[in-house]
Amino acid sequence: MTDIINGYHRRWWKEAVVYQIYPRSFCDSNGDGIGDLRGILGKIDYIKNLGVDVIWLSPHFDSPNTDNGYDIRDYRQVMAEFGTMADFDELLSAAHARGLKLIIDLVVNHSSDEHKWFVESRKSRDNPFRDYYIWRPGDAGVPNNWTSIFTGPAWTRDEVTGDYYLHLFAAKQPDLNWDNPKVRTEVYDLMRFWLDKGIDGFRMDVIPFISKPPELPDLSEAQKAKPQFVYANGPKVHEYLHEMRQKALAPYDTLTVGEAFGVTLAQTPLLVDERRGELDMIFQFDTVELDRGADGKWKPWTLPELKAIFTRQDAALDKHCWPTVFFSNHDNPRIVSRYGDERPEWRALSAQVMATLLLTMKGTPFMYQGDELGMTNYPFSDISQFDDLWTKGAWKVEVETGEVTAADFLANQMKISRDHARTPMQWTSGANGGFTTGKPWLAVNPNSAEINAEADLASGQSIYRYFGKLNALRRAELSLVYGDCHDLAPDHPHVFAYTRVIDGKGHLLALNFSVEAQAFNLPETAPILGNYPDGDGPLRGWEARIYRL
Ligand code: TEU
Ligand code: CA
Repeated sequence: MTDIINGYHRRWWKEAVVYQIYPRSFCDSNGDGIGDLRGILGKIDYIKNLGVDVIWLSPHFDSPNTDNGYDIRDYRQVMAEFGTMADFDELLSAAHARGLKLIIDLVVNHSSDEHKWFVESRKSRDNPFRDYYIWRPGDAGVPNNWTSIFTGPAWTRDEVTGDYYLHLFAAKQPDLNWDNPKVRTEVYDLMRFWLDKGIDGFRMDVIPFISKPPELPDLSEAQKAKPQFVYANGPKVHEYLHEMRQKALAPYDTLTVGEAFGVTLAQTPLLVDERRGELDMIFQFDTVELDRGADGKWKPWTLPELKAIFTRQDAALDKHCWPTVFFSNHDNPRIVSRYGDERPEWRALSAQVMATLLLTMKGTPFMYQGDELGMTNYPFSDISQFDDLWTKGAWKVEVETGEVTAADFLANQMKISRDHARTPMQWTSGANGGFTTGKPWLAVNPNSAEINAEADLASGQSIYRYFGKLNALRRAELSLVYGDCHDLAPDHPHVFAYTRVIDGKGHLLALNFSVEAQAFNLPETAPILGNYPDGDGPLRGWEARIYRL
């Protein structure tokens, strides 16, 4: 595919829809309460029939699970709880046999402290693996004022040598030293290990954090609130990503998407401009930070703010760059609870409005397991119900010190917790939502009796089937992929209406983000797709319509 459409190079990954699986919470095949690879295998046709093209698997590697697999102990082993390498190979071939591609999570800013490199590294200052990580002499005091993204200092003094090592996340996630060429060679080798098995690409965890300024300067007062904008701006990020393209990715036909925490819109082309040979795409955090204040706490959001994100993104990226669109992943609350309306009469409709936006906005759409069922946030009411190390760490720092009341802390977590996304998939109305026959590792949402795959598929308002129709439409009508995007009413508080056109031909999308009917100037023709049985007159509550132009 080398042709050009509307100025864009045609690429399979621009036309693809990606479905993210968090293996721990997807489907448990053996009753131990933990989702696993054979569980995914058993649902492969469910995924295929949704009409998506690519599966992104969150980390499936051997890990002590401090951060649920984002702390890798062995990059070449499958996590024992998830199964075996044979299970992985079987899953990959089952996906390929159905025309599905599979990308995996590359977590190489840091490893687990139980990785053999770190086990060696901490032994002595002259250990051959010492320089695999970032150490500073212990006698000089804490090397700088950097903080962990998960709260607290980014340095831990290791008792063996008394020196400090850097960890931009948990203490059990030491940062790898990318300035050491041996580390880079190890990473490219492990990438080729998986590429040679036939995987189709990588989602790269916090990849802009890999290069650190050698002098490790202190954060200024202004930088302290959002240190990610410092961590993502090391001097050699582009050099290393270019090298990764040359030394690992180049011979393979892959999809690469970087989690670009701390990257501004203005910097985005430096990572994704196709002429530079670094990444194909990145995740910009604007859509998932829409409801966060400067302090990171929840705040209300408005529709014009959401629309403006896409307009800004479009203006910042020329036709050599390609965006992503996402509203959910394993780090974010559920779409319906956050952007839609979880009340029973609006839940499915609002999930469908968000699905329409996801699949018709410019960029490769990434959806998260359960979006197709309109799964909602978990009704957390006590700190003991959480699993996330971030929430538990913040509780210690904020509540146990008396800085924040337990009630305020929990009220905020109800809005922002990463665990909302991590509760198990709801397959049936049976015990534990059909996720496991055992005791689930994290509680299943008590609404699983009503919200589950079986019920959704039997419903006249199936969200899963609506996704299927959207996916089929997107596949058939390339203007929905490559068409120019124009917001018809940027200031309208409740209606999001936009066109996707190539040479004047394409589609008009009209989405009502409220329960009230909204009059809007719409085409006379009947819509070609919508989430109400017919589409006439004003937009009804949470109505989505797609017109052909
Ligand atoms: O996330 C990076 C990260 O910083 C996010 O946790 C971010 O702070 C959050 O989404 C803001 O809402 C990646 C992984 O996605 C996450 O699960 C890991 O915990 C983290 O890296 C460390 O590997
Ligand atoms: Ca299991």
